[in-house]
Amino acid sequence: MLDLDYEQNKNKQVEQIIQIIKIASLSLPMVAFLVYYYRITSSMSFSIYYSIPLFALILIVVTLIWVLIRLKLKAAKKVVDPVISITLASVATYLTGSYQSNFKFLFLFVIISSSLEYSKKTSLMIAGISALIVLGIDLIFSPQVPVNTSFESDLILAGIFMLVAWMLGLYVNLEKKHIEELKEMTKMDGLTGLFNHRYFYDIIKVKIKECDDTGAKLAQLNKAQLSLLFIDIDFFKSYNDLYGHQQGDEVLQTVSVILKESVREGDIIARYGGDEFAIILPETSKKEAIKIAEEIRKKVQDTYFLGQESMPGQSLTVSVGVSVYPHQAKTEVDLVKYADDALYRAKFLWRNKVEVYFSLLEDLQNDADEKEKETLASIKTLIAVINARDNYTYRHTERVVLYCTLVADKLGLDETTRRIFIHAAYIHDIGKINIPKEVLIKVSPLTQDERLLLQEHPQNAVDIIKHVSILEEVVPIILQHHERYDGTGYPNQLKGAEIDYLARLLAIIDSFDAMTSNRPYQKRLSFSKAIEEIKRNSGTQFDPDLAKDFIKIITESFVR
Ligand code: GH3
Ligand code: MG
Repeated sequence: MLDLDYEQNKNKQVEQIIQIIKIASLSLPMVAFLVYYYRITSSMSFSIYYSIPLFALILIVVTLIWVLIRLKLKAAKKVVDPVISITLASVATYLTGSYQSNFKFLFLFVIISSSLEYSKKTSLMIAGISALIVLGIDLIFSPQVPVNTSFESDLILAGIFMLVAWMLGLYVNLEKKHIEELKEMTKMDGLTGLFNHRYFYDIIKVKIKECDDTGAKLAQLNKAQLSLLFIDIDFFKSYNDLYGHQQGDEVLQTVSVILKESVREGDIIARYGGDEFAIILPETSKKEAIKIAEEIRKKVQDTYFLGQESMPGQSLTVSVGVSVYPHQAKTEVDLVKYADDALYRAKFLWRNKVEVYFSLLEDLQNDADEKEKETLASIKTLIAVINARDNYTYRHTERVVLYCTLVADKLGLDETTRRIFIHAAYIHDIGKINIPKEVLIKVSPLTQDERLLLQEHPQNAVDIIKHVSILEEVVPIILQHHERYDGTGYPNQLKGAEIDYLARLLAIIDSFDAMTSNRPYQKRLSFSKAIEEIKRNSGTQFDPDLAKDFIKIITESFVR
């Protein structure tokens, strides 16, 4: 891979070489001018004591003039350098004997430096002008018109000028092309020919900037948004285990081809990681992005992959997460995070699925009045605090929301009940904010006082949300999610049907996730062990009918 530091270093060195040649092309004419000076003042003998300071003085003056001109004509730098050097070389040649001068070689410095600096075409042009000047001096100033001996030898010199410009120009062009190719290679993923992770992060910044600029200029909604797809192959580890890495690589290549065929011009596909791809869709709304994502999902599902019969569902599939800028995500970091979040949800619930990022609280805010919006904002802050303080509770909440969504869909809950249930899932643990972290993560058994403190969290949560009227129906679920079916739970020792239906359901889901995730004081159980545990406690801790429904849904939905 091309190292950028190496490239910068190299550019610096080439720049130094060019500067040295330029200084030579400035200083060497000074020698010519000195020769001329001594020739016209031939009474003085050539003295090294005079010459060196004089030479240095003239060099300093000329360099200063050169720097000043360059500064003044910054934009025309490309023209200034060769013009000055050619002028100096021409004047030096003229003064030191014109057609008989021994200083015609001075043009070579201009040709070499411009060949290194500019394109082959420009350096050939400069060589051509130099050749014309040298031959022109011969023709104009020689008494032996039309041809003289200098002209003959200068024809060879002109040839050398052209040859040097051509050869160096060719070499520099080749070198530039090579660097471009290397640069191109550093952007690419070797296996799939898609852009790589590093380039993805470079280009997403550029695309977001373009999106902002478009927004500022046109204020045209559709053009001023950008969507991002995150695509991950389902159960790819198992595929690799079954058929080996090489065949796995072929799958990655086939999926890449499908992605290339599914996008429009201007869309950017990158291999984000092992079996994960990212597609940047400029000027694309959420609706359009979902359409493209669905097409990709379907195409992969319909493509035959060798050995797919042994995969879950007898086919090889992908899951897709979608996020949109700027309506949801406000920064590129959020855009990536949200797409990843959506992908996590697609994976968690079903796989072979497209999921769009959404935020429950933002969803709630649409229905809230000003005062409630404030409370919702505080709840959002609380959740952020929980996340920072205790990642387990936060991740647990996220998973409980996902299980609740799955169960709500499978049980066919009506839209309103489903919404209430999911909101309850989302805020069921915010009361834990009042409980010291030491208690939450304590490895040894809790003391009586600590247990009582922990048992306050449903009431704490209710205290936080009780003033938000849109969360009114969520209150009983949160308050009762630690009640037990046999009446031995907390805080009110409710029994059986006295406990809200959704609270009974949430209790099962909450416990199931607690059992199946690692916590400081307990190692996770496998899904089948956790299902056994729920069975064992159904009728005592859990509602037996709901436990049965839940076990059926989990068994059908998750292949672990
Ligand atoms: P999930 O449905 O949750 O995505 O399950 P998964 O098995 O696909 O899990 P995950 O995406 O975490 O695993 C990625 C796997 O991709 C791990 C590794 O075996 C495989 N992988 C990563 N890079 C390469 C690669 O370059 N070639 C091959 N053949 N396999 C790769
Ligand atoms: Mg995967």
